[in-house]
Amino acid sequence: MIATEPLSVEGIRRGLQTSTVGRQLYLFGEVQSTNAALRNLAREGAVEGTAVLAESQRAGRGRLGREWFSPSGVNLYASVLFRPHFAPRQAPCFSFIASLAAADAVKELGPSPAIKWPNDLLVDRKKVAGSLVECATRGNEIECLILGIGVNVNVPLPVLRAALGPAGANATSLAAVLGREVDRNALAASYLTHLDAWARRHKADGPEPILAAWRERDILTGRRVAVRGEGKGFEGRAVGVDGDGHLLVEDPRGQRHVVLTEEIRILE
Ligand code: BT5
Repeated sequence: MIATEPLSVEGIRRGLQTSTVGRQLYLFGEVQSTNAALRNLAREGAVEGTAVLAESQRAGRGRLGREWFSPSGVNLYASVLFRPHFAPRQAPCFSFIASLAAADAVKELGPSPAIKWPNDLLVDRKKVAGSLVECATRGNEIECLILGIGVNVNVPLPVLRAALGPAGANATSLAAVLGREVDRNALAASYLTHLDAWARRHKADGPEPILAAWRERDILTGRRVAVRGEGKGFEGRAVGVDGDGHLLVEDPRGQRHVVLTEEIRILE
């Protein structure tokens, strides 16, 4: 694999314009998972805004126990710690914040990304990034919330496709879309800066402006979709997200289903 310009704390800090996110910034060569590394730091009392980045992950995590392919030296793997004061059911909104921040950062490079519920960032209908929100709770309170993002930045497409198998056909990288290598330090700084802004917005005004911005970029609403989860799958039409960020899908009999974690495939 061709390694690109290495990540550096100095390089990231140069572009950082944040009040909270990244006030503590850790950069590792290799970790199991940046989310897991940050969880350990959170247990030791890390402050809100602490960020962990790594050049590679041995066990990058997707949702529902899936893997996130995390080759070394070419992509972005970043996790940020929040200590919000709201109930766990509001946590999905934070994965929207990550998607919006990543979308803003990508947009600065040129392409206009779309978001596919709940956490996929798409360019040209292919996945360039995914986010993972993980919470530790105490009673009905969130003790800490860890927001991870993985972005395919400069990974060569053949490498991505070989690693992902059939799913590789639905994945791409920013370099492949733009036809040039992307500066990962600048991208990391831009992502963290936008994340800070969206998180501040959430703190000040609650979930509504986040959901409104997210809806503008959402590609599922109005589309026919197949829902596949633990139970029996079904087909229907996506009609939007509710106030907690859950997807609403109407089946052919007009019954609305609240979709929490299931897999969604666009049918048309
Ligand atoms: C996600 O899961 O999209 C969340 C990915 C979050 C990764 C970040 S990296 C930093 C932080 N630390 C972690 O350990 N994780 C976070 P999900 O929607 O479940 O998508 C996973 C599925 O996407 C897999 O089953 C594959 O099919 C596909 N996939 C895996 N690696 C990929 C990649 N690099 N690019 C595109 N698709 C990928």
